[in-house]
Amino acid sequence: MAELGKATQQELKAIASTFQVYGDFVSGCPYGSGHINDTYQLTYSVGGAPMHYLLQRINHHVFTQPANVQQNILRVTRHIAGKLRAQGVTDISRRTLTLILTHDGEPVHHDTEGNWWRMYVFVEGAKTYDQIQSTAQAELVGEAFADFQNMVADLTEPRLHETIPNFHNTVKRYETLTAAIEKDAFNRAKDVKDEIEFVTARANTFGRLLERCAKGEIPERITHNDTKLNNVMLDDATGKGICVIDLDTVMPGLALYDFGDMCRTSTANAAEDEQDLSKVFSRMDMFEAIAKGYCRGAKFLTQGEKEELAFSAQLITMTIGIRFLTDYLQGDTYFHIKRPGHNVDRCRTQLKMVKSMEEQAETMEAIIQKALAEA
Ligand code: ADP
Ligand code: GN1
Ligand code: MG
Repeated sequence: MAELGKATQQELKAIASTFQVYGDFVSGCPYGSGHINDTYQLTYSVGGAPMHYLLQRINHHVFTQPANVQQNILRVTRHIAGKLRAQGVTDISRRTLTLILTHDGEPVHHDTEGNWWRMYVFVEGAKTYDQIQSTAQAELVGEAFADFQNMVADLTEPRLHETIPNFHNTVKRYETLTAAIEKDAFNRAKDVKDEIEFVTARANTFGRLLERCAKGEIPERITHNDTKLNNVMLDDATGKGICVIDLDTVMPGLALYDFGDMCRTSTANAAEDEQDLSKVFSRMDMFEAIAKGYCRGAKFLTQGEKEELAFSAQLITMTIGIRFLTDYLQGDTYFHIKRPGHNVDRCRTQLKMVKSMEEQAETMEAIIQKALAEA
């Protein structure tokens, strides 16, 4: 997979000029800590006052049909904006992502080099966090993602594009890992023997949610599918989760994967790439807060879903661990890395989180029961 190089100021200015933006281009700088797309904050001068935009190059190695991604996002964001408007919300462009169209009226610009660019209104006065700060924040994060699921629940017809098929299919992810171990193209399997053993020992649990889904005990819904903590913007003034972002993977999926992924990142005591594993564990005070916020908002949960909430956190954390491990074995082509071995560090934190959740499984189940009872 070819690396997408960083864009120069001149390139950013030229790309941005294809969108319906006003004012004079001042500068653009790389922004945020996402692992997939290339994100830039652009500053414009409008009558002397600074104005920001968010420009992104969609990772077309990961999202091979960027036009489909953009069709989904346009639909999702317009749907949410319509609902907010009906509720009398006034600051809609802070409460949902808002795409800025090109001069041709398109939601994406396909440049001569084959890159795909999109532009968003910059959400001001709010931030994303890579690590959770407080239980109050965890509760608001749970609530924000539940609200998001409520807002998109009726976006069923026509079916949204599956932007990455089998995205959270742990069985398939494990098959890909097994193939990568067998191929061992970079002679790296020797570095990760313990991790491979840890994953393999748990392979009999990977199909659990898929099997219950096939039996009709767990429904398919429209879900976000990437509910990591830094994909929700929290208001600087109130701390509330005001805008769920990173909508590339909004598509049919399981609500449980969304719940699991918010627990993976928001209950972690340390950064996703922490090298000192003694610092890495799942915090039950955060889990309780997230569960409280989520269950209060997710009134739609069926019995089957309720039974698997605690397990979903383990499963999705394992799945992401498998994906980091696979990417390491395949030569680090999927997730952006900042240092050699970055994906191994990330894999190790995920597996340590799984272990921590396994050790606290009974506590997690009791917390879920309480959160559901009080919701
Ligand atoms: P990736 O898919 O690479 O994770 P994201 O869409 O999550 O990319 O964007 C990366 C980061 O950029 C986010 O974590 C957030 O901090 C920031 N960001 C994204 N969209 C906006 C926006 N419209 N306004 C302000 N910040 C944004
Ligand atoms: C990626 O795009 P970002 O950084 O929010 C990845 C998620 C992983 C996550 C791990 C499209 O999320 O699936 O859980 O990294 N997104 C995609 O941190 O693969
Ligand atoms: Mg992101």
